[in-house]
Amino acid sequence: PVSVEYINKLPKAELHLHIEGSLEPEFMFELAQRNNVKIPYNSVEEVRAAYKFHNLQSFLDIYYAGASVLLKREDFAELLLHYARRAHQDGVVHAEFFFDPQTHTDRGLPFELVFEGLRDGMAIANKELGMTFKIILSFLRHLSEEAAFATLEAAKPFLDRIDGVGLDSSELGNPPEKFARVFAAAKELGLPRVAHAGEEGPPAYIWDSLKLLDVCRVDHGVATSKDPELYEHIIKTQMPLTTCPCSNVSLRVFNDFKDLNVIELLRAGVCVTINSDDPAYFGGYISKNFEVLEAVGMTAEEAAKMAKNSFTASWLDEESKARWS
Ligand code: ES4
Ligand code: ZN
Repeated sequence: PVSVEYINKLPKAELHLHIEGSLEPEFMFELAQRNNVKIPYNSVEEVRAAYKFHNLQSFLDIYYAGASVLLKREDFAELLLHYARRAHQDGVVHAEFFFDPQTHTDRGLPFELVFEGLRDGMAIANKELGMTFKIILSFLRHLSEEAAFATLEAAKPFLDRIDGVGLDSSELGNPPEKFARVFAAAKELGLPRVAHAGEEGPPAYIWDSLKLLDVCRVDHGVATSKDPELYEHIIKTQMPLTTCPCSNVSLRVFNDFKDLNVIELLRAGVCVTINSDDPAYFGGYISKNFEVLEAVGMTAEEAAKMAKNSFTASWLDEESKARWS
């Protein structure tokens, strides 16, 4: 068996984390009071009880409602710092995280307030814990192409401190092609690109993320195993997949941990990484996501391989990669 201590001690990079998804119920409650925001829950227990999802959309509805308590620059700084302190305990030394500017700018918050708040948190976490970060601006795919372009425009003053762009939210019915032109513009600006694909969506969405969005990682990508040609391509090109086991079971992409295909993908030669996605909502930070795989046959060597893959797939420079691998 692979011990929790062994998993915690493996140095890891977390490559698939929505910072808004690290908002713990306790902090949500604290912020609701501090900022005088009404939430439809009377206690932390009630919030947790609401976290029973049957698909991606049923989660997203609650996730966007929860984010409404974040109002001040210091709220975003604290959010980042809470995540960093918790992830640090799990051996995360580097995180490349998503933020969803549209969730906040659509409520009237300035892009700058959100961004600078997160940057404040990153600076404190770096000083306190030695952790490093990359920040990924993620477009909400249920909103229009025009809205994504407006978000890219709002980000222009901060581009020297934005490390890449992503694509998240409701996958089905919002295919990669909807954002092909925005991603081409991001590429023109020199931004690396990732996208959620093949979480609930079909293998065709993974193909199109590769072909039309020119991504360097696929977020989730678990539908790869449904298409033999894609499977072979992902292995041959060593295109990294940022998988999230607890998320997949929470959102019923797979009904049970024993049905997850992460270990199968890894054994077939895919560059698999393990991540927490929205840890406050899906029942665990990164080590927990390794632990649930231990229960379905992951060996210590496989855990170490996936931790190493997280650095290979990261945007760290070669020197930093070598330091941790
Ligand atoms: C997300 Cl699990 C997941 N999938 C797609 N979009 C998201 N945003 C936050 N979590
Ligand atoms: Zn995600």
